[in-house]
Amino acid sequence: MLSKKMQDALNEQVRIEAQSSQVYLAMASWAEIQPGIDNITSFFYRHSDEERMHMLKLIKFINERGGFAMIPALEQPQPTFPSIKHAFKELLKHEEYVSQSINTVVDIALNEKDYATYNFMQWYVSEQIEEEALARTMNDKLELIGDDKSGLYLFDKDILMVTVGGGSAAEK
Ligand code: OFO
Repeated sequence: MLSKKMQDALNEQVRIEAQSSQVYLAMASWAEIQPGIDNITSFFYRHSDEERMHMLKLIKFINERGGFAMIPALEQPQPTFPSIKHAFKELLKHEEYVSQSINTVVDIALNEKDYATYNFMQWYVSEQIEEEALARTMNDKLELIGDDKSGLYLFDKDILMVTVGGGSAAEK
């Protein structure tokens, strides 16, 4: 059984994953109307789907452990970006914020000796290591490219190979 504090922290994480999904969905929609970046667009759509899976995985866990997962209200995400580079900078910033909130949940689980939640959250801890590393690599590449249009063309080709989160969270 989850404590009230643990349940609240997990529900806050549900909100953050849902908000992340919205943030990347907004990036996807914005990218979709920019010319010539179809693969970047589908990367954002995939990322948004992935975050929704992270949210669902948490909802199921909370309810299975005798708690109640609250479906939260969400904020309007940033709808447009000055450039692709800006969008990816925001993505990295957002992932760093998600990692911090995951650490908070893990801290509470440890303090409460809730090892089931602690164990469950390890999946998120490793997922965040991957996602942050990926976001950093992309930012580095975009930095190198600068304003070079052919570089952006190659970046868009490259991103096709990128797997966000390595598959569906439901399978893990
Ligand atoms: Fe990328 O955030 Fe979920 O965990």
